[in-house]
Amino acid sequence: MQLDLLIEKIADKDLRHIAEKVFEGKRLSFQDAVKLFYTADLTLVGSLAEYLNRQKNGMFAYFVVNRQINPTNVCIYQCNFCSFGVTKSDPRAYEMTLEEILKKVEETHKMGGREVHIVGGIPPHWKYENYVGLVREIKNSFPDMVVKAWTAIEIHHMSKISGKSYEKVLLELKEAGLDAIPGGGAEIFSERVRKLIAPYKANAEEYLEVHRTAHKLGIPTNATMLYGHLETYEERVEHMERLRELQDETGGFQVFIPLAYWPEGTRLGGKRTSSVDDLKTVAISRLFLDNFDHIKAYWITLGEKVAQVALNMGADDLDGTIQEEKIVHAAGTKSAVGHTKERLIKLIRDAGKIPVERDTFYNPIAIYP
Ligand code: V47
Repeated sequence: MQLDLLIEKIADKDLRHIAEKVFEGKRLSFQDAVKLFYTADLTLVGSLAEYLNRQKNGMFAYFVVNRQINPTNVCIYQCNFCSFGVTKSDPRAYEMTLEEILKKVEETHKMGGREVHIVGGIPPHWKYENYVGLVREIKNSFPDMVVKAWTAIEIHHMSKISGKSYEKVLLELKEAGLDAIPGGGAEIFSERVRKLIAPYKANAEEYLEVHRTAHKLGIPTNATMLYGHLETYEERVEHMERLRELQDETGGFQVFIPLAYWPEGTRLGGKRTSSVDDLKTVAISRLFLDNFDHIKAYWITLGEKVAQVALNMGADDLDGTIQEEKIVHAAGTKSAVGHTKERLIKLIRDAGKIPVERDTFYNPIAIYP
């Protein structure tokens, strides 16, 4: 009855139809999602998304005690949206030693950390064994630490330099101790935009094929979308539609993470996204990706305040303590890092949600009512 009243108040007939679909548990079409991007009614879009989120996750919002490690910023791809990756001769170039990396993992392990998220540049001098060996070393030293490492871009690259299939690479990584794959490298699938922002790295089909193969082998993966640069709303929906299709096929994605573009120091330049656009994108991803259990409000790109609002507009996860982040910080974000678990709990509580500490696979570890 209350829902009927709410629907009656929506003047626009297409929006009313979309709201009806949401309340009836029906899947939104490509056109529905595009319509939601073009509407100015953020409150409606956010409320619908939060309705769906609460059906899936109740009042719970998740976080993980984790750490990001970016072993090197040397990268052959030099994508135009990225300020992190530099050439080997650049004075900003760095490469961590194995000892430095293990020390960081140890610190996180000591503070009860559950996950290391490893992603970096693709250096010209790294061999296949550098990627596999790093996973093996971490797992051997910290067997109970979940290793979420290497994006589809790195896995595609490993396949290229070793001549091994995606399946073989993933099996060898799994054997070495890889537990999950992060969602980075998706950027935007549109060929038109990819040519302009990331002309050299793996394309959409290759990204999706790596994830498809990982799912087949029982390796869970995450998915991202970098938005707010050159893409149209239609291209954002096309991106999400390709992820939704793969998720229908495999069910192997754990979470979707919309990543707001930060322009500082990039060759591409441009402007920061607005918080209205950020919240709308989170909300629409919640509504459109009906087969994804979780939507992440990544506080590094959104900022803590917008991430808290996003927890009431469709998102149910804040990622984690992170400790250290170099990729988006290189592009201008000022989000403070090195958060404690208590800080994450407070952020979620202040957003009106119940904090749940989780592992990488969304198994609850502790609830903080
Ligand atoms: O793929 C690079 C993005 C990604 C910029 O899987 C930028 O749980 C904004 O994928 N402005 C890496 N973003 C980070 C990532 C990630 C983060 C948190 C959690 C997970 C997960 C994955 O960072 C890259 C790229 O899309 N990025 N440059 C920039 N200027």
